[in-house]
Amino acid sequence: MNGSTNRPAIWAWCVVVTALAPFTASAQQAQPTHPLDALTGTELHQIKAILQAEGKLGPKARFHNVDLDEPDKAAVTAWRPGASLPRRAIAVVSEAGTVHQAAIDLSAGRMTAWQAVTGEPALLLGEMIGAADMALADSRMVQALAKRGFTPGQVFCLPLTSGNFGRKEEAGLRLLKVPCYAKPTDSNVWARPIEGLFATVDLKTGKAIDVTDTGMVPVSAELWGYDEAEVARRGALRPETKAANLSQPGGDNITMEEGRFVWDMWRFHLRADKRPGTVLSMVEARDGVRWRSVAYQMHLSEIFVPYMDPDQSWYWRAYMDSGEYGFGNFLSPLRRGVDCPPYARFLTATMPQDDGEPIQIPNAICMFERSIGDPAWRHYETVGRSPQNQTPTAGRPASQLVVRSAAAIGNYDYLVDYVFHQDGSIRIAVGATGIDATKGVASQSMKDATAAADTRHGTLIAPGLVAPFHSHYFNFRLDLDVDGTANDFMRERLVQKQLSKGSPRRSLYSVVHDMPAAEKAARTRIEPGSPALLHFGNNNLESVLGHHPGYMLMPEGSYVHPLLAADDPREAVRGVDLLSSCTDSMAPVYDADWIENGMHVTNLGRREMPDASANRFDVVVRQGTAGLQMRQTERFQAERGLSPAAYIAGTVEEMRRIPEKNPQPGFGGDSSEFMDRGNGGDKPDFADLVTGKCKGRTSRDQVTFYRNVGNQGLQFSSVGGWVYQQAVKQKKGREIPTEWFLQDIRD
Ligand SMILES: [Cu+2]
Repeated sequence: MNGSTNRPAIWAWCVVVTALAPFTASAQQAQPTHPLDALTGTELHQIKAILQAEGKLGPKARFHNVDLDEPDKAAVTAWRPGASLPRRAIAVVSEAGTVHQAAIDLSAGRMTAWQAVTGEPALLLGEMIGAADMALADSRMVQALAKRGFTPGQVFCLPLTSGNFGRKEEAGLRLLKVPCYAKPTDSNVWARPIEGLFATVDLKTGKAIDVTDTGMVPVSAELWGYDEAEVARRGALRPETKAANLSQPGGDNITMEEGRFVWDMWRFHLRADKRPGTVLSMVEARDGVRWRSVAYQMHLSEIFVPYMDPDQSWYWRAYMDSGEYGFGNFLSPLRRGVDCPPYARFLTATMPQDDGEPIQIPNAICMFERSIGDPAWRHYETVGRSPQNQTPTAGRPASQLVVRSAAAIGNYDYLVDYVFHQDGSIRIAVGATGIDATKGVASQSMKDATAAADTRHGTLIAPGLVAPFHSHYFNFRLDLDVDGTANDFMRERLVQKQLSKGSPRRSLYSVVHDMPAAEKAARTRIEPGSPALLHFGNNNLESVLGHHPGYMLMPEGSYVHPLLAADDPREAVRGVDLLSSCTDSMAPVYDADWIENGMHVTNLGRREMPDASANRFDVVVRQGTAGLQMRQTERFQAERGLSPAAYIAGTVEEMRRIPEKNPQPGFGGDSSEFMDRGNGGDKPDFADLVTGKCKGRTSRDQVTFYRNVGNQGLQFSSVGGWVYQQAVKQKKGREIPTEWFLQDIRD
């Protein structure tokens, strides 16, 4: 890579590449010892040589990826050291706009397939560098930069993948969008975006097909260098604290066995691939003297990073950091004592480059044990303790094995940890650090007139710089094989359960098991409000207790919702501002003394309200006057339903099953004040309230009551809401756009 002065420097990618060691003969790895070992440098050489000998590689052939073509699971699990399985690889190669997938049998030394494939392969480093050049070679871009006071030599351009929004005019193109930054004079390349300007380049034609200029935005002046000397120039550094170190003076407890790492109760195979980064395979747990399988493979499958800014320069930023850029491709060397404890073991990763030749990333993975000062388990017995009889205190310190890697993809640094615990659990932790992606804005502070508009889709993090809202979705592929491959999947839901009337306890949760019949039905939305444990197990095997072995996927932070609150009427009412009963219940659904000062109360009908609640109301306004007056015949069961006159249909036989009219009517009793069926009594109504004929609340402590006269319809929205939730849960029906029900002006 060159750094000539008039050529735009590709700073970010330079940093990555220069830190790596080119693959040399002296650095060649030993022969693979396990069938799942990563392709070695020698093998990558061999793959290229085989394709060359087959005449498949022209002068411009580029390797988007070269992956180990793993032998079948059954063959791998049956493999024992000494036996050999064929080594095979899959290479994705492009040349002159066509993409081929080559299958290579390394053991036989030949190519076994060469197939044209469709779709877009992963980005090449050369394509990113080329795209920046294409953007700056476009006269429209040069002019737009000149308008802003920059020459091409004074900027650094960053080619970005541009998402796929199904636009017809983009079909079949291989697009990158290229915004630029003022070239930094210090370490931070992301601090001075030249906002409102980007080129769209098509890698297939090698040209900028468009330059978008939405107007000038001032370029922030501050450099925001991130190295320590640069930070110190902006302000005094905090004093260093006394060291708190992790150490392991006796050496670690990690050993190798049959090509796998062994630690405590765990063993697993480890390699790094260009797309997913670290790949763990054949993860097994020791149970006594027996190794039991837990997972055949675990790795990152994608990181999706959509930005939430509709601006022309931002809406398309929706990166696939693994599939487009390559998590393994951008693994960065880990630093001893900073990224990993000083005593960690470090592993080198070998990746294929654009030309198919290997490159080594030293210290790409680190592995270490740690005890962070927490107990694994402890108990101190309080019962039976006396000065004469000290009951035992027991416990052991917790120790963990961490497998860590970090990929620096542009401004982001992602860390992925697989943490093995001694209790048989594995925790996958992801970390996101690095430098914020920033958008240039005019606002220097939140007090500026432009600030409200500038920060509608992000946060002002420095004068003239907004960090737009965005998310990072990390997807993992977990091929769990719990005690073999014959596994099934079950959800264990915690379901709220109301207890019968006589029980002093109102509600609790019970566990409901459901086994989805097909993969589609097994898709599970993780929701704090309706927790589920995702259980993978082997129903063919039994423990001494008659349980089936299994592993549970436990999404962290999911079990935070108070499970019973909404189900317990007392809890539901406590502290609310608005108490609205809408139950159609024939008996009171809450107690009068639950009504607190300041509450606003409304109802569906009288009977769901306790009689004594009438005494709690300071202000009563009724909804209006029931218009429908009916003669009280047999079939108009007055006061039986909630309407002033409820018509009940049915045969004589069916009518007999309906409860008799309550001799003691509900809310308001038979007092003349509330005997307003039909005529509304003497309470003011809503029209009186809005025309000022009566007063509403005059102090915060007053309890106000809006009395439904039978047609408020709360029960419909209440039941409707429940039906909707059930439909969503059971995936029935289909979503109708809300806009269909909205209109600006009544017809
Ligand atoms: Cu982020």
